[in-house]
Amino acid sequence: MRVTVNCAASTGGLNHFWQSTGFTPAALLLDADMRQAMAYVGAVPHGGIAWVRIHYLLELVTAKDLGTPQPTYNWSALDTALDVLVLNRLKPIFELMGNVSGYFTDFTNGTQARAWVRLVHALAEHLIDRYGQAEVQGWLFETWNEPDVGFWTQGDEAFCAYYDACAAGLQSADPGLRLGGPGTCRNLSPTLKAFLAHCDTGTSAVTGGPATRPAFISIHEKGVRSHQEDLTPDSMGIVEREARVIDYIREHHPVLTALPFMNNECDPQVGWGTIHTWRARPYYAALVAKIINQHLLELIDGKGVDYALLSNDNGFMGTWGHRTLLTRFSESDHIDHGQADGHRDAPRLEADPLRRKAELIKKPVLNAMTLLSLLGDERCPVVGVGSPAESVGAIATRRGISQVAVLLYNSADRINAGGSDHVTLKLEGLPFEKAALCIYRIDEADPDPFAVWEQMGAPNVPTADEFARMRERQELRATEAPREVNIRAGSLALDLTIALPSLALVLLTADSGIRPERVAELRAEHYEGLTGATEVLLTWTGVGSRALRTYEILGAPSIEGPAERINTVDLLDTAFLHTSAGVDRVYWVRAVDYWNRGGDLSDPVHIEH
Ligand code: 8U8
Repeated sequence: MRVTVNCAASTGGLNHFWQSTGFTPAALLLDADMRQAMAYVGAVPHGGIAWVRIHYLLELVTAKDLGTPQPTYNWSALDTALDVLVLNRLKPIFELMGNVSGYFTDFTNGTQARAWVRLVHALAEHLIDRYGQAEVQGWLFETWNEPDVGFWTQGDEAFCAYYDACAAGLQSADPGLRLGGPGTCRNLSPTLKAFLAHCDTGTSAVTGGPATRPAFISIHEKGVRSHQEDLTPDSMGIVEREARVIDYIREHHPVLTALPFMNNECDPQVGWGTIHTWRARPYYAALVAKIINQHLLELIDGKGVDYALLSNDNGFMGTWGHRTLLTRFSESDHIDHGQADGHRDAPRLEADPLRRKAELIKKPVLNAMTLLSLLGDERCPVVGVGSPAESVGAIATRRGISQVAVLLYNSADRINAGGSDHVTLKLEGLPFEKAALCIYRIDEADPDPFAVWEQMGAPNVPTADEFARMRERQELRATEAPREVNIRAGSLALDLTIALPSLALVLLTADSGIRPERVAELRAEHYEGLTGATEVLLTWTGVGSRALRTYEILGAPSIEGPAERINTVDLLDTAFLHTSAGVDRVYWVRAVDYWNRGGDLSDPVHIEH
């Protein structure tokens, strides 16, 4: 197969619309394991995951006298939860969801609707107070999750009144806050249609004026229904059903046509909590990339949709086969299914200190997000692939005149399909004569952490050494170390074998001659693992350099040194877990580029025991 990219031409900007994850319930953010997970999620470079969509945030709020003009609110648990996101540079897609102190039973009741307006207004003021106006204006607010299934029991009229109350509360606090919805999950459901009609021509149940226009339209479409078995996902079915909704809006509600559109639960299979082991493997990583490209080709190119966001709802806590970005090992094998009522069904962390102890291991699907973050901001035309239903596909991009990044995937809607394709990738119109070539891959050829775990006999409680062996394999891998290539007449051909399933990212970077910036804001946090060893999670602010080979984590017994590199494997993310015998230690981090130039060392962080 021949794939040709014209790097001299641009087909337009590439918005990285896939930078999102989600989970439920919000109360998990109070737990040590989810806090660590959010540190890893926020560590995907270049805001590769920037958004976290969370159900039941308002279950973290309690209130008194809600039905009166002078209610009092307790925001403290919500603050603790949101601090975790903000600390890790993540932004909430803040579903205004949760029955505060059990008060709200009927939004068609004027007293209750007014109480919700007051609550949302007070919430917005509180958030602006705590995080600043610019920050909160950068967030997204959304309606109650999936009001067309069991999450919402009051019916469509009450849902529209609830929306009016949400809009009135946010707008009166700050007209710059963005509210969208309806987050429905049944294709063209009566609830979706009622919501669209209401936003188009309806009257606000709260103000009596025209209903507020939403800032975006959100729906959920997934590849196949929930089942204990590995059903075959229909990836093209996702974009086809989204297109049906878009066509419906264009036909029936032209004034809503230009609104940003999102599928903020765009998963291959419904049912995050059922075990499908493919979620631990490159199969899932490759499928995520294919589904993103299908959206690019069908909805952005094909229909000109302002496609704002695609979220994989994979931020949960769970094991290999759950829909998660990380595998969690914990002493309690408890899985939180608190989706129906917003509560964890596990006891509170404070009452169950065992739950503090966990080990998290990255899955290939998390590395797919790191890999996608390396794409450019402009698309280049590709010849040779292009049909979105095909297994092999490409997203070809560039960044200014100094970098070209081409993502190739091989992904079939079939869990057990294998094989490989030979691709001759021809890059033409390259704007430089010399470049560093680097190829990243996610495939089955090298063992991923799940394969390592299986080889070790699938231990339920791995030892310190076994965790170390899994972590050796958890980072995104450059299968070819960066090397200089000469480019003749602007053209370069590469012969690549693209296994099914797999992802490959070909990066060509011209040398700017500038070494990477200094790493800033190095922080260290202790976590209780399962092995008795001391675990310190280091996080820092990533450098902007697009020629990053690795971060180097340096450690020394004292500030005087001697400092030595601690991470044995190259690392692109801005988080590193150091497991040690618990001696005092000083850490520094620096960035190293493809030409082995190191940036200045960060400020040190000192850990005392
Ligand atoms: C009944 C039903 C149909 C459907 O198409 O999607 C659903 C999604 C349905 C019921 C619940 C449901 O929950 C969403 O999807 C979950 C999942 O596990 O796939 C979770 O990812 C979401 O948090 C939840 O909103």
